[in-house]
Amino acid sequence: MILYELDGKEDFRFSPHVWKINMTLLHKGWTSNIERIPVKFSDKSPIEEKGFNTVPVLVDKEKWIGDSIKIAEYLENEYPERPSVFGDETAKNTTFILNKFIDYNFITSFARIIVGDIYNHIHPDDKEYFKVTREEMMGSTIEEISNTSKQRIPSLQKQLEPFRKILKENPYIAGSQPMYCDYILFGFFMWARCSSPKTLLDPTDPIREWRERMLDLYGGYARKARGYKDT
Ligand SMILES: N[C@@H](CCC(=O)N[C@@H](CS)C(=O)NCC(=O)O)C(=O)O
Repeated sequence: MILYELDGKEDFRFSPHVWKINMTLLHKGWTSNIERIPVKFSDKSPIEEKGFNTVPVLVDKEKWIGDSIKIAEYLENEYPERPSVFGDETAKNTTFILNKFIDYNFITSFARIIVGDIYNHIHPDDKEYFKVTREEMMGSTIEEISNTSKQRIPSLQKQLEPFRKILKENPYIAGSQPMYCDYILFGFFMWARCSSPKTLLDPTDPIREWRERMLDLYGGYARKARGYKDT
């Protein structure tokens, strides 16, 4: 199995969507035999030749699959004997909705807090590409956004309230066990942890306690990744 992932500088692997797949692979019991090929923002030719424009991309049994949740769906269908990451069909459909909801709502609110930090952790070859594309996406310069980024943390915390309510009642978003819906939101926290020294959550926040549990999963795989300890 081959996983094309984002190449940050000095082993900072911050792509939120790749993190969703890292956790999915571990959930399904793959701890080895995965060849990881780093792709640069500025040179995506290894995946572009196959018609993809973003990572993660998975290659398995000569099949190429892009888009994180579609990769998870492929693994679910191709390896039904391994632990399910979605649950039954209804739970899977709900997870697809949640994936759209979380991506749509949280990419911008996390990005507006950490984009300057990501810029500092991006591969040097990618800086120009990142600056041009992200400034166009966000409608202002990275510097301007960074100037107000800390002030945006309370509004992110407020936006997370529905998850906080769920996590007051259950150890995981999915209930008693982590599932793909946990990996979606966790991917965003790994995006921050692997690029930003900013503290996003208060010490007593139930989301923080959940994040600690997530960091401990699978032998502390995510905790061991290069990043900032108190994001
Ligand atoms: N919907 C896609 C989004 C993937 C995505 O946006 N990946 C980013 C890295 S986190 C990327 O490859 N961006 C390439 C670019 O901006 O040129 C998924 O879930 O896999």
